[in-house]
Amino acid sequence: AAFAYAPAPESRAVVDIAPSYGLFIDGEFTDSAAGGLRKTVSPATEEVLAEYTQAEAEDVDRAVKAARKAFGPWSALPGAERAKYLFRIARIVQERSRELAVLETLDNGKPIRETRDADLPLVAAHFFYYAGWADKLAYAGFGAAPQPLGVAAQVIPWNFPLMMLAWKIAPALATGNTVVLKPAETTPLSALFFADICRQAGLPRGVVNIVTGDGSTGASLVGHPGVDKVAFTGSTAVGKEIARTVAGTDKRLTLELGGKGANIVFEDAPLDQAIEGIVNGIFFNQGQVCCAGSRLLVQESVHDEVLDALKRRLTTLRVGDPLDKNTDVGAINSAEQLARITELAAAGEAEGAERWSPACELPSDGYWFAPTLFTGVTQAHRIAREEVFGPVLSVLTFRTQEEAVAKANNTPYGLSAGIWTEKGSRILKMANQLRAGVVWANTFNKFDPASPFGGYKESGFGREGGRHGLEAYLEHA
Ligand code: TXE
Repeated sequence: AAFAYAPAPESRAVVDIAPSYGLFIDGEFTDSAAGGLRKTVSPATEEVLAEYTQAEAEDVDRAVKAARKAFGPWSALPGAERAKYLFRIARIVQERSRELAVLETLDNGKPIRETRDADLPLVAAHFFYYAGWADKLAYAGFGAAPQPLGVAAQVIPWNFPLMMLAWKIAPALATGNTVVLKPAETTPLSALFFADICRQAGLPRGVVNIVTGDGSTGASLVGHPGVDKVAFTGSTAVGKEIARTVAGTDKRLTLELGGKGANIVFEDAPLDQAIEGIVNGIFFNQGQVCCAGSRLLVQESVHDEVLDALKRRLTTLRVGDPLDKNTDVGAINSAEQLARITELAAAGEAEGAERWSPACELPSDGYWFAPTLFTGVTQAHRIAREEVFGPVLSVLTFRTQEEAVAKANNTPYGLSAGIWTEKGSRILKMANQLRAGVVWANTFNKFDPASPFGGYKESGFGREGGRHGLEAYLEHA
């Protein structure tokens, strides 16, 4: 149905994007020794936003050496002094959050409503949270005088560029480590802006270094002998490759990889709330979320009712210009990701599941995929087993609680799950049976810097967030 619509576009003029960016090494933007320039485009329009530098092994070496040199003085600072820098960074992120939200939306394609109301507040909260830990590490369960590891190599993906940066950099700095971070090739801009924030905060040179480039830059970084700790968020395939690189060295490793989260709806669930949770679970960030609720497990008795309500709700989703404050679903991050989603959705149809999308007009330029539901999905279907990483929901059914648990756990992944029910005892029991690092009850995709986040099985190991997140950056008795 048509309804009145007044576009409310955020202005892209609030952010000043340079035509080209160097590498941030030892407190300065520098050119690469040999590497060329790459382009980053807006996924919503395919317009080139800026050029940035492809860091080669020589540049990575320079960055690791800068981080090594900074490590001694940085780790020797009293925790309260390190905290001051982190608090300063957190406040600058807040002050510049409008700029950063617009920048992230331009480079990533996600709706401004999400960058403004979810990503940026969480980024600031993460820095505030770990700033608070920096002077409280002694006798906090890590020994009397826990020591940092040294230089952390951090490789992050494109789906939450700035949030992943915060998850990686804040705990590393709070514990006295120094950092070389590589953002993803399609979303380098917010990390380069963050480099500027480090300068603005007066962070000592070399404590944070940002090297941009493709997977080969990431491989040089994690393989560099001067690195003590590797933290990676990305695909399971690359995570396994990194684990092989790190095996046999004394580097410490944490991996946060893919997922195939089950969102489980019982007949006694608060259904209106569950519908919102299902929509948020799979269409937030166009489903490009490692903990997305990409498998809806719905109790057979309420299947039709839930599907009717869900379809009605999906017809109200607004897909389009990510800078429009009314937009619910933005662009897919890259042509490659769009191709992966398209291929898996085609496999869903070919394997016999029923495909449905609300009527929506997709822009002609850019990378777009309509919100999509598949019903009649079985556990054998590829769309039930493989991570789509797109706005595609596979609907399966169950009869009993035991069957729901068995189906939810029937995946090589184990990152997230959601339970919708009025029964508290059921929630407690199932939370212990579900093989997933995060279990949400009557909510989904809820984040807090104090809560640990991480995977079971092929979703990786190690935890980010909370007190647990400090462990990955400390040597402790
Ligand atoms: O990930 P990659 P891609 C999943 C999702 C998606 C698929 C592929 O299913 O469809 O992965 O995405 C760097 N050594 N997730 O190809 O390649 C790379 O430059 C070191 C889930 O974009 O893993 C980027 O910075 N680094 C996931 C980062 O790794 C390497 C988020 C992630 O890219 C490297 C992203 C190498 N050999 C994708 N090769 C999640 N857990 O949220 C690449 N990189």
